[in-house]
Amino acid sequence: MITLFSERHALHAPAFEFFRGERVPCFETPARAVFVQQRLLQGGHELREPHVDSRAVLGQVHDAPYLAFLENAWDDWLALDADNAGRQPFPSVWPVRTLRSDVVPLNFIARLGLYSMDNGSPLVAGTWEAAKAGADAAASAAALIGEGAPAVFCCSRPPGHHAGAGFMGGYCYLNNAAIAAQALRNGGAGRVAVLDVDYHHGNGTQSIFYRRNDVFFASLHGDPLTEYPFFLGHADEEGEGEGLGFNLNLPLPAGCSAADWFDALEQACLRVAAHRSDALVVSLGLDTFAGDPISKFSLQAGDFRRLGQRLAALGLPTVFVLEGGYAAQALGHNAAQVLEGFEGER
Ligand code: Q9C
Ligand code: ZN
Repeated sequence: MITLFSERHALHAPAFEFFRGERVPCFETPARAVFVQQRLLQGGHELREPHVDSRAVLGQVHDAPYLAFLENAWDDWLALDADNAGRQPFPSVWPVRTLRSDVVPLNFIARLGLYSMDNGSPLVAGTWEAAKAGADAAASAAALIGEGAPAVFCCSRPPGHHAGAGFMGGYCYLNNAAIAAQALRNGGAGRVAVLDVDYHHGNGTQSIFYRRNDVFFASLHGDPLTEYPFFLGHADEEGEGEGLGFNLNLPLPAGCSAADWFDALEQACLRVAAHRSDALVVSLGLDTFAGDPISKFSLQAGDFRRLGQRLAALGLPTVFVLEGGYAAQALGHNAAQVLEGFEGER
């Protein structure tokens, strides 16, 4: 499968995140993309550089003030203190209920809170450039689909599906799946479906398209009652206004079986088919793997092949976007199973 890969992903290599109240090494590492790149090269897949600048579509998916903050964040951080070069900033206060989010503070850490949903998205010097490379891959994938490619895989990181129009979160900065979907719409696809199979609910993607009927969003994920992102992803979220009926959440209990997961996948695929889309975007999180260190589903490599086969049966031009998956050594093999299952079925 045509795979888009940029070495610029490696510019985002934060050292720490917070986990269970402690500062620990990041789970979301450059090695993840390298393992996938190497496995796909071995498998004979064609790797290409992203060739489309996503700037215009970025402005359709994300708010301008958020984009400006993210692009300039590292320079602003350094301007405060030259020693900040060796420090990762984290937010510590957020404008929750009763607090105002309409007045942008001057304080850097306060602005970081305004533009974040959690403390789970570490900022480093290369964050913007790496995230932008992923967005460029998403826009490039849509362009290739427009030229007739049957399927394209974006081997990009950091991931994107937790990032909303105006905020980062959950290791995500720019919403690559939403950018691919919007770019497909711009390229002439009347209707697009986004199917999110990451372990975690794709809250950012859902919220970006929640009031729209041209992009159907479906997600199967760990039940937010117990699993991140906790505050979105319930079954009663069906869309709003014109978007009512164009959002489907299938929360599953942590620890559920692969059989239960495939039952939910079938429901999601039937709804995707009923939407009569012209193209499909798959938020391909592989943290549903049994060996994932932070997630609680139990898929094995063979299940990922079956996933690829089922997606191929939808018969749609498809953009795959890499999201989560933190068993880095297994990530290349698991990603390859999806893509090769997909291609074997066509
Ligand atoms: N600092 C994706 O799979 N983990 N994101 C809790 C908080 C959050 C996962 C740690 C998990 C986010 C794209
Ligand atoms: Zn995830």
